[in-house]
Amino acid sequence: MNQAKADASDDLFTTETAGLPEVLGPGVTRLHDGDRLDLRIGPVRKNIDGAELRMLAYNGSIPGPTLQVDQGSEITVQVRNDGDVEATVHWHGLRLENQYDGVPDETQVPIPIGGTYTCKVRFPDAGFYWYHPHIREDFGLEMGLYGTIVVEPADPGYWPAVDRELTLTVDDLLVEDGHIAPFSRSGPTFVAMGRYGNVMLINGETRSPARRQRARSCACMWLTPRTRGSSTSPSAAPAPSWSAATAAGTSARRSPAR
Ligand SMILES: [Cu+2]
Repeated sequence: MNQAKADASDDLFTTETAGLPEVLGPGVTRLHDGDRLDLRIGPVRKNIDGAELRMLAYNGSIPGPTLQVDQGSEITVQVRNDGDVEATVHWHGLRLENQYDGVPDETQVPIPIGGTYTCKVRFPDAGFYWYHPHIREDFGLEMGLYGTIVVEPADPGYWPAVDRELTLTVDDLLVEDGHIAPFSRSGPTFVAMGRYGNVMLINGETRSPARRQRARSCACMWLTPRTRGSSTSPSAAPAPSWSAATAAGTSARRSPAR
């Protein structure tokens, strides 16, 4: 290997899976006012269609745990970063104290690998939110660092009545030669909010949970901004149709399914 190639591979995040725990299925964590959540970022091994992939997870699952909380409540979150890069957790769309919003070098010092950070997260507004890294989002989101927050409204009539609720997170992943296509350590690969993939994930799986469950209401979000039929997408994968979908950078919403 010549020196230029060696330097280029040194700059890539590892795709090694040896010794990693297997990913857990996503679950719901119910939290009440005053509760504490320990949220750990760490590498996991995940098999997708026969490929053993190194990914990153919140508390071992992809997506991370769905946090179900009450409107008006506040929790304490201790984040531990055992991931591959320094981290913050951004609480997307929540009106919380600015110092806890996870903006690196502006409102908090990045959490080093092996470090912890404690923040207070409050939920003044009902609705559907998410949490994710605010350092190397291109890498962290693709690796699996995303989770949903459902803030249950104080007013029980706030949302229309449904038989069952289903939380969906839709992502696309670029898998090449049995690995997630590598990312450079030295700076964002492709664009800050991600890249187009060739594997479509719904709640971390290539098969939709909606096909196994009847749901009259669901909410979901795209983690890579996508325009149907966009010529900028190298992926030929068709975009699934969902009852509600929003681009990254906006809060997801709920709407009745057709
Ligand atoms: Cu965000």
